[in-house]
Amino acid sequence: MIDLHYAPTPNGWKITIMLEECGLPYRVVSMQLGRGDQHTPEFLKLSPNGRMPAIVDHAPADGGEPIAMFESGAILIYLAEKSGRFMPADQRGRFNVMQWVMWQMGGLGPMLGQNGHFLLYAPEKIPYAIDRYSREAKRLYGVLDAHLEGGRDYIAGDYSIADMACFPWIMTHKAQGLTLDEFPNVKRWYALLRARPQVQAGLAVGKAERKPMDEQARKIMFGVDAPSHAQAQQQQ
Ligand SMILES: N[C@@H](CCC(=O)N[C@@H](CS)C(=O)NCC(=O)O)C(=O)O
Repeated sequence: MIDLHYAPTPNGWKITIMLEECGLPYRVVSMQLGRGDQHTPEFLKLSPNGRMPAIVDHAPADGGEPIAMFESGAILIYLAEKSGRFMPADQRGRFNVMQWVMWQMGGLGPMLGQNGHFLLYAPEKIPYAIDRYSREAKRLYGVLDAHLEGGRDYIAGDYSIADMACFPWIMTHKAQGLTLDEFPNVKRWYALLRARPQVQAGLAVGKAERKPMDEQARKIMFGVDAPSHAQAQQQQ
């Protein structure tokens, strides 16, 4: 059994989608980020970066102690290896998938995260930051669009963890101030994935728990030092 420490956000959806796709049994440990669950000492033992998702695999392949893991890209690769699915077996195919997973982890995710932050959550509108990240978001959507040009259905060969890594960050396009009409190949690819029942099942996990961010959540998530939960509570 795999425990998934999770809140319904783009990085969390990558993992629920993959778990639904590969059919491995899992149990959701529901987190409230606005309450600071990511800063508790217990969670930091699993994910020292204080961010979710994280997993604990209680039945690893080597039969040893449970394996705990953070970083959604690493978790996707782990689950692909464990299930033997959504990652090609040959070296060329594997590294093709890997490079797009890294592109998502190092580029698409962080840049769109900042874009969303400065557009939606920053207490003041900072034109330079908004301009910088919205251009970068557009550029990255353009990179994916150009890559999918010419009728490529999936990002790296067959449907793979590269698609699952990118999908939730394309799903947020409206909130990011982007329209898929400018990126017709991304639009086609997005519709193909959106129609998959397993993707829909992954997106449905914890949906009822999704809440708009209030002032308290904002303080906990965007506090300057991101202190421990206990410290954050003392500051109230
Ligand atoms: N690179 C990390 C990023 C994880 C991440 O930023 N998770 C967000 C939710 S999508 C989070 O835990 N936010 C809590 C916070 O900002 O305090 C990954 O891909 O797993």
